Amino acid sequence: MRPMTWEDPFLLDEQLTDEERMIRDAARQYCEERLSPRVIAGYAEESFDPEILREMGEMGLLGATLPAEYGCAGASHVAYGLVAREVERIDSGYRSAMSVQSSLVMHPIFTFGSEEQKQRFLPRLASGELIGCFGLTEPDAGSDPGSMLTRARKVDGGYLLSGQKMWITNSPIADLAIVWARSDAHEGKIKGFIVERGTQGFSAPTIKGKQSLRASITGELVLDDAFVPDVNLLPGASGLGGPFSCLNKARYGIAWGVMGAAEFCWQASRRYTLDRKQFGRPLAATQLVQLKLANMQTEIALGLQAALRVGRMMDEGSWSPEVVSLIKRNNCGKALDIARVARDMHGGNGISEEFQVIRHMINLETVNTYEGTHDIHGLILGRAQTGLAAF
Ligand code: TGC
Ligand code: FAD
Repeated sequence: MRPMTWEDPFLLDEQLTDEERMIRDAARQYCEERLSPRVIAGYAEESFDPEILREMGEMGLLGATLPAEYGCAGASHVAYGLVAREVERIDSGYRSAMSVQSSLVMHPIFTFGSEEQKQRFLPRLASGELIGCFGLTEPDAGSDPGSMLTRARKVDGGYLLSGQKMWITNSPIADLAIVWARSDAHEGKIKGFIVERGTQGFSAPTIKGKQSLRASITGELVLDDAFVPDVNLLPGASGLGGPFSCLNKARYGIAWGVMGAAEFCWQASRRYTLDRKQFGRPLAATQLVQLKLANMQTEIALGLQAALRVGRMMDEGSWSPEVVSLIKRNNCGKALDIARVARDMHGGNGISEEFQVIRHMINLETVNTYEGTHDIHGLILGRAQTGLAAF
C-alpha cells in the first residue's frame, strides 16, 4: 500500500513506456512554453497561426503513429493520445488542428493512398509544410454522411467534383483537402479525393463568428466542377467505411484530449477554491466543494484509464469502432460537465478570459458535437447491443 497520488490515482504514469513518457513530456513542455502564451489572444481574435502546425511538425507530433519512412515518429497510439491530452489541456482548437492533420488527412493517405501519393504528401504533411483538411460534413448531411450530395463525375484524365462541405476545420488555410464524394464511375460509391489548393472551381471560405473553438480556423469547401486528376483519387477507399475509418482514429484522440481540458478545469478549481476565502474559510474547506473536486478526480481518472486501455487495444489490434464510440462519448460528456462545474466554482471570475475555464467549457460544446454527437455515439452503442439501428 502507498498514499494516493491525488493527481494520478491509478498511477497512469507508471503504465507508460519510457518512450511514451518522453513524448508526453516533450509535448507538455512545448504546449506550456509555446502554445499557452498565444491562446488567450488567439481565442479572443478568432485567429489560428499556421506556424503552430509547423512547430508541431518539427516536434514530430503530426501523424505520430505513422512510420519513419514517411517522416513520422512511428509512435504508439498511446503516445498519440498523450500528445492530444497535452495539447487540449491548452485548448481544444489546437488539438483539433493536430487531430485533423494526423488522423483525418495523413491517416487516409497512408491507409488508402497509392505509394506515389504517400511519397508526395506524407513527409510534407508530417513536417507541417503542407496543411490538410477533411471534408465529409455538408450543410444537409451532418450526423448522416450517407446522405451527402457531393458528386464526382468521370471525365478524361480525372473527375469533376461538385458540391459543398460545411464546418471544415483548417479548410481556409489548407494546401489540400480530402474530399468525400459519390462517384458515378464507381456505381455511386463514396470515394476520397485529394483536392489541391489552386484547383479551378475550388474555394474554401472562412466561417466567421464562431462562439466556440475560436482559436481554430473553420470554413467551407465549395466545389463547382473542380477538376481532380486521376492520380489524386485515393485508390484504396470505397464506401462510407473509408471516411469512418479515419473518424475512429480522430475520435480516439479526442477521448484523450478532452481529459486534458478537464484536468485543466479540475486543477484550476482546486487551486482557486484553496485560495479563495468566503465565510472566513477557504471554499475548499466546504463539503460541497470537496464533493465536486472528488467527482472531477473520479471521472478524469476513469476516463484516462479507459482511453489508455483503448490505446493499448489499438496497438495490439483488438479494438473495435464501438469501444472508440464509448470513450469518445463518455469522455466528452464528462469533460463538458466538469468544465461547467469548474466555471461555477470560480464564481464571477469563472466568466473571465483570465481564468480560462469558460473557454474550455465553450470549446467542449463543439467537441461533444463534432466527430459524431454524444447521442449518435449512444445510438452506435445501442445498435451494437440490440442489433437494431435506431438512427
Ligand atoms: P453504416 O451502415 O453503419 O456503415 C456504412 C459502412 O461503413 C462501415 N462503418 C465503419 N467502418 C469503420 N469504422 C467505423 N466507425 C464504421 N462505422 C461504419 C460499415 O461497416 C459499412 O461498411 P459497408 O462495407 O458495409 O458499406 O452507416 P450509416 O449511414 O448507418 O451510419 C450511421 C452512423 C451514425 C454510424 C454514422 O453515420 C456516423 O458515425 N455519423 C456521425 C458522423 C460524424 O461523426 N461526422 C464527423 C465528421 S468529421 C469531423 O467532425 C471532424 S472534427 C475534427 C476536429 O476539428 O477535430
Ligand atoms: P445534426 O446531424 O443536424 O444533429 C443535430 C442534433 O440532432 C444533434 O443533437 C444530434 O445528436 C441529433 N440527431 C441527429 N440524428 C439523430 C437521430 N437519428 N436520432 C436522434 N438524434 C439525432 N466535419 C467535417 O467533415 N470535417 C471537419 O473538419 C469538421 N470540423 C468541425 C469543426 C467545428 C467547429 C464544428 C462545429 C463541426 C465540425 N464538423 C466537421 C462537422 C461535425 O462533424 C458535425 O457538426 C456533426 O457531425 C453533427 O452534424 P450536424 O451539425 O449537421 O448536426
